[in-house]
Amino acid sequence: MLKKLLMAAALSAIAASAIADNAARAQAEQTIAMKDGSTLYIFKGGKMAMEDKLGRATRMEQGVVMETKDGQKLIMHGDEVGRLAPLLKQDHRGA
Ligand SMILES: [Cu+2]
Repeated sequence: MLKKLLMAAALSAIAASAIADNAARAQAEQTIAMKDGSTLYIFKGGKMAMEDKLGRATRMEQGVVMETKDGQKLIMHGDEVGRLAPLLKQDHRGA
């Protein structure tokens, strides 16, 4: 019985974190998983921002070649860290 309750708690925690990710993802046209565990956000107009694997908005030089999780190469365009940071802060509030 206790095991079942713990399981339910774990599942609802997962669901909550999926929902909590929405503010940043809703603002982006597209998000792409990167090979190093970070996430690339592409905003309308093609400007990009990076979220590191710990969920923090991170700086990245424009023009740097990055590799996606599935092995594609992308070139960093823009560095919208100031745009992504408050969205991520909103998403991770209380976490
Ligand atoms: Cu990048």
